[in-house]
Amino acid sequence: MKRRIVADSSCDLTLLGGEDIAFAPLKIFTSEREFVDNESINIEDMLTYLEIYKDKSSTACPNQTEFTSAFGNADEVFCVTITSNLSGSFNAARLAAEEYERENAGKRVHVVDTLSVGPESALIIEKIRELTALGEDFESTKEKITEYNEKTRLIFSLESMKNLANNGRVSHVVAKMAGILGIRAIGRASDVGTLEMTDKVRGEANTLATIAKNMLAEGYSGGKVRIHHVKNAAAAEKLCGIIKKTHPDADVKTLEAGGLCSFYAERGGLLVGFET
Ligand code: X90
Repeated sequence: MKRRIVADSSCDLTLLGGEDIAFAPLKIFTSEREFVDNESINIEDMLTYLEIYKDKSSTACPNQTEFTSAFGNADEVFCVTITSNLSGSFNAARLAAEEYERENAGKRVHVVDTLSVGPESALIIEKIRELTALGEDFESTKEKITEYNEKTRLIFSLESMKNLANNGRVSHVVAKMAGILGIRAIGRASDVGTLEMTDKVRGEANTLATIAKNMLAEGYSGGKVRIHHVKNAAAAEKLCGIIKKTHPDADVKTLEAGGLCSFYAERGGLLVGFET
């Protein structure tokens, strides 16, 4: 019984990869260039280019065929996508899953709508790996992943929300919160997988303290934390230190965000996925 994890690139794990996982890339494009969010993407090049380009830029989710080829020939697939409320990725994956099951009798695909992105998706993928290592069967893995998804959360801080607003993922009014006079917008993934803004803060120290405080308010009590950053390793490490002060034994890891999250969270952005 061959099991495979398939994920769209919004989980930020394409560079880490692994034998058990295949990715369907999202794409970032302007009228001049296209960036495929796979292991070869150069994030610094993309961010610098977009800062100079300034004109319209956009993204596209993987299509059904891209998911189908990522399924390979696996007997069981767990497919993890970005929130269905902000992207067509989940829908494309579901269509691919239906077709795959129809054309391959006995094979199974479960598509997980993370209602989130980045580090929260990464936690869900880690959980699938753990359950697989424990020998859990398809149905039991599916059930446990559904439960786990309800216990994980995402908090983020953004120095700019320009690309989110320009692509209709938040209103321009909300987007104005971030960027002006060094104000950073802090928010969370809502229960329905949309952006919910919670705080406006000034300066890095306040940003990190607010994220840590909001994590506790959401029910963080020492579980796993995954911090993904857009070219901001220093802030990610500091946040790691703050969390370890109250929870010294916590499993906290940092990682550079991939192309899709870097495009939307923009330079300096932090995405924090954690268990409650
Ligand atoms: O289908 C597509 O073209 C992709 C669209 C993705 C839109 C949103 C990506 C957000 C990335 C920004 C902060 C965290 C937001 C969390 C909301 C659930 C990261």
